[in-house]
Amino acid sequence: MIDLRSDTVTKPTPAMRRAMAEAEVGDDVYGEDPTVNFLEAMVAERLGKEAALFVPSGTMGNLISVLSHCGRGDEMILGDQSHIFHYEQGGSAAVGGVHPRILPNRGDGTLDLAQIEEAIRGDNEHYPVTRLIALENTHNRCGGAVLTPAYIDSVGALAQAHGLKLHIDGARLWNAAVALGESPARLVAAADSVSVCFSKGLAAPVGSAVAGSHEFIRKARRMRKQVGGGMRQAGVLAAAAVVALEQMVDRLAEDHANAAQLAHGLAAINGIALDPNTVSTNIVYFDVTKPGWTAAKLSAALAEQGVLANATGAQRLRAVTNYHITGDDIRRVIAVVAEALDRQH
Ligand code: TLP
Repeated sequence: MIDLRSDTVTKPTPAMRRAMAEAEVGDDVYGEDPTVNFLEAMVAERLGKEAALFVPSGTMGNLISVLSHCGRGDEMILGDQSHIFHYEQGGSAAVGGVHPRILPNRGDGTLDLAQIEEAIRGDNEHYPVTRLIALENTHNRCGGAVLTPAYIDSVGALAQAHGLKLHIDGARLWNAAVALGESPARLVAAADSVSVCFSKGLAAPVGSAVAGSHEFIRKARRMRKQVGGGMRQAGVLAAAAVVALEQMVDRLAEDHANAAQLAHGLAAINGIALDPNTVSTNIVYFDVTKPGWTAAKLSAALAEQGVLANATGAQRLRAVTNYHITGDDIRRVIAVVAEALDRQH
């Protein structure tokens, strides 16, 4: 199987498995797991923040960040294509009572600054209180688009001018950093909190982290406990995340090159539509435009040939390159898509 459903499907490397087997552990709810403590210090340093906290998933990292910044009835401004809005079970509303104020994401993953400013509530007894702006980098549903430091800084300045907090969902921040040739810390300099994942392109089996000020992490730690994310001998998981950060970040460039190759190959197929110039990291969205075809039909036809790609809309599919995908796999995928569309008229 050539599995392009996500980079979440990556399996731990031999080095990770060794590190997991040998990890020193303790009870992390007591703050006594040396491997978790080591990982958290490493993440804080890489992200240029005072402190970090290991959490089980990106979804929980985003949730506890929102819960740490906002109280019930407070409002958060975020994109209509954001992962927090689409794919997290409405957790910030369901668990935290946080009101989402949705703005349209532009194709490049950004929100319009003027629209953000206009959405910030004034002091009026009719309105909820705006507390938070959330960005996503890279932007999943915007095709893995990368937000630049200049853009993020401008949103940060706006947030600060209005006394708001800025959270960045950086599940794939490492991809953004590699694509831009920037440090991850530079990309989140303006953020009050950031969540990052080890279990996507970096191939660790489990785990994410949030980072921010000591004060933010103190609250986030309580929120993690509240939602049941306090883990005990979590060092076995953190050990794999340490290896992920040490060994797996730079190689993301290979995933990006494979995605670019895939996008160019697909764009040349009759009955497929995408603009390969919009692909800058490891996510490729493409539309099947051949009459009589839907995304679900193409996804099923590809699966029969050993290629997995999710249908994400009526005509749209997503392919995500990852650690297990080679250049040969990409050539095979392009051929399989072309054959599938060619075979059935
Ligand atoms: N995204 C998954 C699915 O949930 C869609 C994927 O396959 O891409 N933020 C962003 C931007 C994400 O893409 C994801 C996972 C998360 C947060 C959540 O991470 P987990 O799965 O660890 O909860």
